[in-house]
Amino acid sequence: MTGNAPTTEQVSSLLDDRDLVVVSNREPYSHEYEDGEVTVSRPAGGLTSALDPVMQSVGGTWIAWGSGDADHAVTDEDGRVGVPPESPAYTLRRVPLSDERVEGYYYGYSNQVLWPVCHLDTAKVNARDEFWQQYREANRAFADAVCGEAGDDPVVWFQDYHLALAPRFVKANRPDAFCMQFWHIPWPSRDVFRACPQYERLLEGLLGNDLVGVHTDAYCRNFLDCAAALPGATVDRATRSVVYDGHRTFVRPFPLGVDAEHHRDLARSDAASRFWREFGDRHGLADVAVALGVERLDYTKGIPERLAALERLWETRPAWRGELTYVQKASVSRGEIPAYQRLQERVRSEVERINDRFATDDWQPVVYVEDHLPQTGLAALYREADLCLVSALRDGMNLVAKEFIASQVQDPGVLVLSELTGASEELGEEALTIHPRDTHGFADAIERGLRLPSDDRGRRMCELQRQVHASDVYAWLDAQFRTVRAIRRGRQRATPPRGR
Ligand code: GDG
Repeated sequence: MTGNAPTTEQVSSLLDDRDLVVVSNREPYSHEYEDGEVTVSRPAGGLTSALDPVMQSVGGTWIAWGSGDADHAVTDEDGRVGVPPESPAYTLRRVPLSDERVEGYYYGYSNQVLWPVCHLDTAKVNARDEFWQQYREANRAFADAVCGEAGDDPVVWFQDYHLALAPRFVKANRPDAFCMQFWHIPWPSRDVFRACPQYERLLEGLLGNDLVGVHTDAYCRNFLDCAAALPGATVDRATRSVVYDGHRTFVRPFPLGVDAEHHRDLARSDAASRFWREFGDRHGLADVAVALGVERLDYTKGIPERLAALERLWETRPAWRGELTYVQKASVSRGEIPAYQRLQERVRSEVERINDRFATDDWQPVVYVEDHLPQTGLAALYREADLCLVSALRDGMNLVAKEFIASQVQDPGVLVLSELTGASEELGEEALTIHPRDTHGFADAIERGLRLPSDDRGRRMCELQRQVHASDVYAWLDAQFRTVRAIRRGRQRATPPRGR
């Protein structure tokens, strides 16, 4: 946690000392068996690592799916374990889900219905009835855990699209709970959202919340448009709120940021320099320009489109052969789903084909890495990259763009950014903006980025860094907790004192 992180007093005061209960699909700590011994793995994602210190300081409860194979061996009979393991500061309550439930709720409904719908790829929707049944049951299990754990007047904070139904289940049992949810992926327009057969049930679930947060203004407008078409719902665009079933839900944009100071420190670390010396030597990167892409192997991230633009560049501008190397850090993700398996095969074979086409004895055009890198390794790649290529076909935000910016502690590099990312709303002015499917324009932007004079690069990066530091993950937390307080205070003022 860095200097920008809110203190315990600040968080507690914004929450009026109410208990904080975070609910997410993924857990912040997982226990696994390794050679018969139980080991703990640590938060990996940006969000868990930002929320974990907040939870440690306010001592709340975090409810999540217990996915580690030793998870349930270390909990008490109610599925609770104190974390962090070495000095417990808050409670992690693990929700057990059977393999069948995970199959239907996570790999099925969450990632083969909601994920493609929200990323506007309706052709990939696989809406099997049993996926929906399992999604509902899993949401019920999370909601039951919340009702079992939460003290009086809690603030219950749901994360993401896996949990769209749980807020209404909780509210029905615990009307005293302030329920809020952050939706990390895009919210599509009404026409697209309707591709999901249960779109009305999903909206009803989400409207059990008091506050729904999304990354951008555009997603906020889309959500209100969808709610306006829900029978029985009334939308008030002036206050950006929806009244449904006698209950008002506020909808607000809260653009998520990264822990910018932490990323800057990682990029300055000796461990990052050691990583780079070894990595750069192994792949012959000392005397070439380096372009970088970092993502999960997901069809929304536009990896084949990016490879096509790079191929076009090396094909039509041969001067860049031997001069520019592209490093693709790709993590295998959701490998049980056929669309993901196909993408993995396609990316691997495209990399191989492009390398066969252009490689020389002393130069390989694409360096492809599927290993999970330590944070300092990733920081080294960000720091040394001359270009970061973000070409998502749709992306709720895209934290890689922000991590790259925060890690630029040496000669400033250039961000090439898809206009179809949430991040483009904040960073689009000083990045080189591309459309990921415009191969020719994308190739031009790569070359332009490589040729940008250093004063222009410096000015752009300075402005981008100002933005990323000002809107970091702690500003995101602060804005949400302040909104919670404002809504609660507004309601208290509107409620006549008892007895009158
Ligand atoms: C969803 C939304 C939204 C990747 N490889 C390694 C590694 N990573 C880390 C990156 C970054 C994270 O994974 C990826 O975050 P993104 O934001 O780019 O994308 P999603 O995973 O799709 O996240 C997205 C986000 O939620 C937050 O709301 O921005 O739109 O789709 O933090 O650093 N980290 C390490 N080693 C790796 O090899 N240590």
